[in-house]
Amino acid sequence: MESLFFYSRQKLKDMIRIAIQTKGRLNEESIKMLSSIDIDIDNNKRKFLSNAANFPAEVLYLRDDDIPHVVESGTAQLGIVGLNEVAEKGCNVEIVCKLGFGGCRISLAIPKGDEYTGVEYFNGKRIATSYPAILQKFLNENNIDARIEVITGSVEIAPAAGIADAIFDIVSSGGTLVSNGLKEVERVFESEAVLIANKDLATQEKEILDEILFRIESEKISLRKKYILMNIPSENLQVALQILPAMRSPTVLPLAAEGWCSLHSVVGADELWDKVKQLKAIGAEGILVLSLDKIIL
Ligand code: PRT
Ligand code: ZN
Repeated sequence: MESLFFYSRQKLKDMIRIAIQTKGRLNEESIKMLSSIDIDIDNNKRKFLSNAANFPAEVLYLRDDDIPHVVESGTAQLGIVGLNEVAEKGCNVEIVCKLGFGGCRISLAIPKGDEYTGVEYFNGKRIATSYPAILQKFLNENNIDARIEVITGSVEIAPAAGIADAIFDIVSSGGTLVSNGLKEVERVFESEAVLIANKDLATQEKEILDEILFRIESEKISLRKKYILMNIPSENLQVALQILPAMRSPTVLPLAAEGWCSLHSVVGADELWDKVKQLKAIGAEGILVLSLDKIIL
């Protein structure tokens, strides 16, 4: 960690440093997310620090546990990390936006043979976890007096090993709990990967963050939309325009074949099949549906 401080903030005014996980569950998705907004990092030649080829940013690779603090201190201006780590470390950073990957929850789980009567079950129990701060907050809010056993790895084996009566750990599919003879009884904290920012960004750093947010938003919108084009009998054009309201209005191009035109528009991905059905019913032919890379509003 100390070596980080060789990289002074001064050097970075016209560039932003983004801390991401070196390896682990969030690494690949973080690189993919940056690439989706055209910030390309060469993950193969990964070093401690990598420059983006086409954007004023560099990526700092760290363990996820260190990311909230490094962003709070300003050694990196931005970070991509699980919300669970931010909450556990209690760091004073801005949670800029959710990123839609790394979804999981932190739950209380007990041996599957035990009867669960409610949260009072945990009074006097020993609970193993790597998230003592989030757990303690939950216990306090529910007036539960339990003992927290802090374990950094393989929390799920603690009850069988006799180290604890219950666990408080990350759950995704629930498979790990089942294979360790445990059952989930309280979902305490919902998490996903988030973009975090230092609370004291310089003006140029804020401008770069705004550009990143603008691109993330364009990307999010494009994922929810499809580009659709088709040939339509000109006599049914007005009906087709009712079916397909576009961002401003659909594009209509004449076709060489008389009595036909080509109609281009953008529709919500969730309503695509309903629209296709309606358009076919009024004689649309040669319907093409394309994914969109970006939508800039
Ligand atoms: O080395 P480093 O410290 O950087 O990584 P790490 O080992 O601490 O974390 P890592 O890579 O395992 O997870 C990084 C982040 O991914 C977590 O902080 C969460 O925000 C998120 N995440 C999403 C998960 C999971 N899903 C997940 N399933 N983190 C861990 N798990 C583990 C969990 O600990 C348990 O052992 O997967 C198991 C449960 O999974 P299911 O599917 O069997 O329920
Ligand atoms: Zn970690």
